[in-house]
Amino acid sequence: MSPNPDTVAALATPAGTAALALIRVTGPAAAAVARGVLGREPEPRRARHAPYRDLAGTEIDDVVATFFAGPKSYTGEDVWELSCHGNPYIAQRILEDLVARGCRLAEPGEFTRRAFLNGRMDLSQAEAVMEVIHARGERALAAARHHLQGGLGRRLGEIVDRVLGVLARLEAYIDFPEEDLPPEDRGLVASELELIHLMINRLSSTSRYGELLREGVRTVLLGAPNAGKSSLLNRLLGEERALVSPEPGTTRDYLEERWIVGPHCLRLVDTAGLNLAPAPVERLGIAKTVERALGADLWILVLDATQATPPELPAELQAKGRELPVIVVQNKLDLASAGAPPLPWPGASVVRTSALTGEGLEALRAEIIRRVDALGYDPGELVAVNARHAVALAEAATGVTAARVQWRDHGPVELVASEIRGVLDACGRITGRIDHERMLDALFATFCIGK
Ligand SMILES: Nc1nc2c(ncn2[C@@H]2O[C@H](COP(=O)(O)OP(=O)(O)OP(=O)(O)O)[C@@H](O)[C@H]2O)c(=O)[nH]1
Ligand SMILES: [Mg+2]
Repeated sequence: MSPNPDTVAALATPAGTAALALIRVTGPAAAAVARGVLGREPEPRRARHAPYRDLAGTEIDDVVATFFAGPKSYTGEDVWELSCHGNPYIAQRILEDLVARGCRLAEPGEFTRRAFLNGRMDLSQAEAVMEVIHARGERALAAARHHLQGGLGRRLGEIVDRVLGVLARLEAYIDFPEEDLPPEDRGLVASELELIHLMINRLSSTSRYGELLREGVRTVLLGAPNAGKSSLLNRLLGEERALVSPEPGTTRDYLEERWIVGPHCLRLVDTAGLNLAPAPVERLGIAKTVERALGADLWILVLDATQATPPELPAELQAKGRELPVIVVQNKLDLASAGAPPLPWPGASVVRTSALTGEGLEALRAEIIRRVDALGYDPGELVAVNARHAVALAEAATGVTAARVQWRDHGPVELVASEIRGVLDACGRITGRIDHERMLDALFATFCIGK
């Protein structure tokens, strides 16, 4: 943080009409501003109900205000929070008055940025604030909360501690003639590097699951025209979201809705039916269906159980269907005679439903949860890294590989040590901290090895 940061103010709740609105002030002048408005010294961590009087002495609203003295506040600075009635005009008047009292309007993310710069949280925790705000579904929220509590930082800390241990050893070896290195020490460094490699890989392998948590699981309803895709979508969402009609080709363009099912958040996509001999206008819709299906995480292939032969998929989808989890739904169970058509999909799970009566819908829901779980959920792993973390971890892994090769080939110790420093830098970028203090401690503790 710069030595004299300014004092900023912002509306922390959405602009618009609501029961309450929350306005926050942070910075060195927060206490003075609070004193000016309330006419008395603000008492830390005690909510005060008081009229808000602007500089001209006009009462704008009744507010409940709480003062948090730095550094034990969200930003690490003095913070003043006030809730007023959730009227955009009132909020605007208060903000204007705060500006008149010397505050600046905060930039997006500025409160959390200050919290990071003042050491209240590391970078992965600052990112987690947004994750918590956007988490949809139990799993996404659990991971986001774990990140907010520093879960990723702790996992990285374990890796960084080991890397520092290796570095400390290497620093001690630098002055050693190569041939004097005891073989057990060579082996120890090699096995430590291997372990570090495993730890990094384990962490970066969570990135796919992280993407599913953050983006939602892209689930596409596919099938021939009239199979009942839109009817199923409506049933699953519990609302008449998509048009349904006995005409084949009702759905022309795809339609996407967020859907929370069990602990998961899905992006459920209804598509235009795959007609292999389409009319020109249908062709456009089918091209979009194919595009959505190629980008999906899960397919729900809807078949009309009254049809003797299931439809064929367009050629461009056939290979993708073998890679992805597929749930085959045999719909119109209420009309189908006992024998269902043979399935084109050997590895797929099969659920029989009637979108008309609702039969089989619970089983379909359960199967969706089970298949999404299988996409990467690991009950023992609460960390799920994001794309930025994954890039840094890939760089760290490359550095460890280079160090391992150098060490195996009896390369110069300085070179191995320099690769290892690169690994530390890459890890440090994730939390935004490279802890030199800890590095010095580790180095000092082992400085005397062999001397
Ligand atoms: N009896 C019965 N009729 C159903 C069932 N599911 C859908 N239908 C009917 O089948 C027709 C087509 O349903 P839609 O949901 O529009 O089918 P779709 O797959 O979205 O069709 P397109 O959008 O044209 O590709 C409608 O008349 C539905 O009422 C079912 O389980 N049983
Ligand atoms: Mg439809």
